Amino acid sequence: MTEVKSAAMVVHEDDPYNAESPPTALAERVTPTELFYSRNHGPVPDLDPDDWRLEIGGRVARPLSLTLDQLQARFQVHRVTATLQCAGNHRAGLIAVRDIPGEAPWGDGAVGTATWTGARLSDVLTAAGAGDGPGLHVAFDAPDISPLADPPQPFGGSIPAERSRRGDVLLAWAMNDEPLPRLHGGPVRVVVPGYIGARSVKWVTGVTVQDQPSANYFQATAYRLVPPDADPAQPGAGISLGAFAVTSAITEPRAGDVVAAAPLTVRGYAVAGDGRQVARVDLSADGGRSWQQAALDTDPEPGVWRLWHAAVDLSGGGGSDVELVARAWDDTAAVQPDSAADLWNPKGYANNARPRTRVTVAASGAQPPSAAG
Ligand SMILES: Nc1nc2c(c(=O)[nH]1)N[C@H]1C(S)=C(S)[C@@H](COP(=O)(O)O)O[C@H]1N2
Ligand SMILES: [Mo]
Repeated sequence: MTEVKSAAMVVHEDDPYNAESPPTALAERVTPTELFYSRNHGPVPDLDPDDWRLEIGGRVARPLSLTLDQLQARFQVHRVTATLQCAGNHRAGLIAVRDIPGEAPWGDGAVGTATWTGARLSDVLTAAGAGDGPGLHVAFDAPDISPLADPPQPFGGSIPAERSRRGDVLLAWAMNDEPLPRLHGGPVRVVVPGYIGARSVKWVTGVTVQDQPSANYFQATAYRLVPPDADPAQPGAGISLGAFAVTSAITEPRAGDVVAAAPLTVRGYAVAGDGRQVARVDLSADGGRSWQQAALDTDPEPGVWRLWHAAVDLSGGGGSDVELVARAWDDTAAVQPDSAADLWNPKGYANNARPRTRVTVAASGAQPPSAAG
């Protein structure tokens, strides 16, 4: 299985490999695989697809053990385009409020969209005769052992059984129509659109239907939204993270850029969580005092981000700084919160505050075109 580590990535850590996409990769509906972010909590396992097995057990009538061939042949094959977003996307904005020791300052590139091919988790659970009543959970096991967990243990997590039964949750073996790369969970990973990336367990080897959420460290202790005055090392503290909230980023221009005193096209992405879609994006070129609607460049699709752009006229602003701010709404009319300070939490998760990008408008800019957009 191919190893894809592009030199264009913004690398936070080499071992385990943790890298975010460069902003240019976030300007296309589907992210090129080699520029898709990668988040790993331990060494990336090297699983031989011929030896890989998926064990389905727990509250099921017929436990199953599936080879890759069986998973691919016995179930209907589905292709789902979905955006994955790490709970730590935009953590840098929280670190700017107050330091978060031990967690990497991910910017706005811990997100990406791919076309995933696989079997529906629901179909596999049905074949196993799994229960799906309220209160049940579907837990995922993987073989990569994380030294960050206390005690060190393999990565794992779970989703509510009801979520597992929607047709968009896949056991995926292909990404952008190529065999799933090792770095992204090959031979097979879970894909849960609209949930924090941690629930899309890579290298999945076990699926267990159970009465409780996974007891794995990354479900019971990490990836929880802990209040600032609570101890994040305490299992069960705070709120378990699943579906994420509407968020956006400005991918062009970048903070600190010097731009001409002229019309400027601002670009970005916006993504809504589980079952919701991005409905509107606004842009401000004066720090949030006045707003204009951005144009949405891609169609609303469940589980998929939308790209947007807006033209702002900076021809009068030569020699000064301008703060660009975006705000996105989803189709439940939820809007991004204004202040990252309100969202600060000890592990730096779930920062969906409005992105702010300060640029300098060049003093000796070009003459403003007369018919500016
Ligand atoms: N087995 C395993 N699955 C995992 C992880 C991991 O470290 N081990 N990281 C999770 C997290 S936090 C995220 S954001 C996504 C990242 O997927 P990617 O590396 O394909 O972008 O995988 C998730 N699945
Ligand atoms: Mo993540």
